[in-house]
Amino acid sequence: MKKHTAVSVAALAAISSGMVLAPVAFAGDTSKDGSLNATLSPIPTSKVTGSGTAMVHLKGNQATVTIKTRGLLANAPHAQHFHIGAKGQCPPASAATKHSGQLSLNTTDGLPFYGKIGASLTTTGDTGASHSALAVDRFPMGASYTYHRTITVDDETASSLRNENAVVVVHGIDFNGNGKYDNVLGPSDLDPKLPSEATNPALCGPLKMAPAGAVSGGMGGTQAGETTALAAAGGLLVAAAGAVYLRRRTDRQS
Ligand SMILES: [Cu+2]
Repeated sequence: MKKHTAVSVAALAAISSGMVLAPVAFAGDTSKDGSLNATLSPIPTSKVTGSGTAMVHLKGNQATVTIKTRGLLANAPHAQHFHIGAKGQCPPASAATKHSGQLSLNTTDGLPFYGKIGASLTTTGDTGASHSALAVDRFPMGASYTYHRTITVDDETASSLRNENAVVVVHGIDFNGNGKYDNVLGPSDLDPKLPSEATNPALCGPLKMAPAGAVSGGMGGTQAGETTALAAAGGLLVAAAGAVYLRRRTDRQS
């Protein structure tokens, strides 16, 4: 009886230390999976009233990305990127400056908060930060869309994701509400051949590591039951067991 108790305590201690160590392992070890979530909210001063979600499952340098949006300008392309290397935040209204006399937030105004482009979340082809940043013919179209793609990100972007410093930014606004991108805010700060409305940030959300019980939230339907079970049972031990389960899953996949 006494021995049994001792074993149980040892098991508890092992699980507890696992709980503490797991996040540290994620941050430093790029071979480990990580799942991140973001809630996409309108950029202040953009006149955007839409919303969205982003989920990223990271394995090494492979990022499986799911983005859902609604309430954007219809029949228009929406450039979207991982932004990295700054504060990992979305810009506040105070970051807006005047463009063609209108207080608004263009992409450059937000750089001190969300940082430079780390990857272009295109629908096909290249996903690089430079060549595909404004590949308007390879970005999702429309007011509401679901984007799903597995892309390879560079080392800097992968570690930015792991360090919770990456931000999803969806671009393209209709500041004057006339149903199209026009020059009401002047030319784009990124490409003067495009209207600023076409490239201004619309939705933004910092990507944060999902808690253990919700790690599979961004994955396919087959895991929904497991996620629900973990969440419903709750508690420290169940969360720890979930973390162990997920790490074993990771090992099996790699
Ligand atoms: Cu961007």
